[in-house]
Amino acid sequence: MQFDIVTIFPRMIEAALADGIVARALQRDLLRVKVRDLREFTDDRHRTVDDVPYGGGPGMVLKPEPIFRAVDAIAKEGGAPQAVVLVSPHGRRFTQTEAARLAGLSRVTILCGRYEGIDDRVREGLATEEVSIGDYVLSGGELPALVIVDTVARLIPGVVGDEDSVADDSFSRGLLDFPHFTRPAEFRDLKVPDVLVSGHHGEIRKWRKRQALELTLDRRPDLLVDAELDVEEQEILRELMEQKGVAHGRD
Ligand code: 9D3
Repeated sequence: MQFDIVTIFPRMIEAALADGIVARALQRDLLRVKVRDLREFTDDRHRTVDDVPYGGGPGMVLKPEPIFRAVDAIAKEGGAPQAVVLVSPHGRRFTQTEAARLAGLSRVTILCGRYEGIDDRVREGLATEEVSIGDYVLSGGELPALVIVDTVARLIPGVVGDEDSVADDSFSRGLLDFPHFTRPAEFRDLKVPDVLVSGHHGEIRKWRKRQALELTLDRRPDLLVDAELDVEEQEILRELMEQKGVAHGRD
């Protein structure tokens, strides 16, 4: 899979890709990320990427021509990208489900906006989809682009060392994770739960399920609507809801 990222801050992207799991995936060629400096696609002496808004108002708007030229260059190199994602506060929310969809593609282009906005013809005539990472105001699309690359990269076979940890991941199964501990068994009066120290693997598995379900019920009950629960988990959840006096369907 290859990502092409069009940005006016290429170093911001490159710095974030220099370390960690994604960096290792890039080194092992499990994933490619080509960062394209939007200024390379300008044709004036000052390498102008923005201009004043038609109709007036504050701030500057990213010009369409360099962005269209950048995507033309990407298409010329490797064929038309399967998705041209415009990251924007107006987009559909990026979720694990969206990440899984993008992970099934082999060439994805991401366009990062900056300033007050981006000429709307980019959305209308170039982007195939528009994605937001959440309801908060960022200064630009670079961090959202990195969020997308990181999330999608983890779904590519071999990128995460332990495939079981990807399958187990919170959100892929639709539950929050159980609590983790390592040695020492006691630290400043804080103890590791006895069951984990006991070595009873059956008991440990059940405790973890219970903890994950309880945490999800307390903090993110919305996730339980779509969670994929096995029979044992369904039984534990019923117990927990009973204990907590949560109303449910079969009362
Ligand atoms: C002053 C401009 N804003 C009015 C509130 C509009 C605006 C334009 C561009 C606000 C933020 C940005 C930059 N943000 C993104 O490009 C962005 C973003 C975000 O801010 N939050 C969540 N997801 C995303 S994806 C791209």
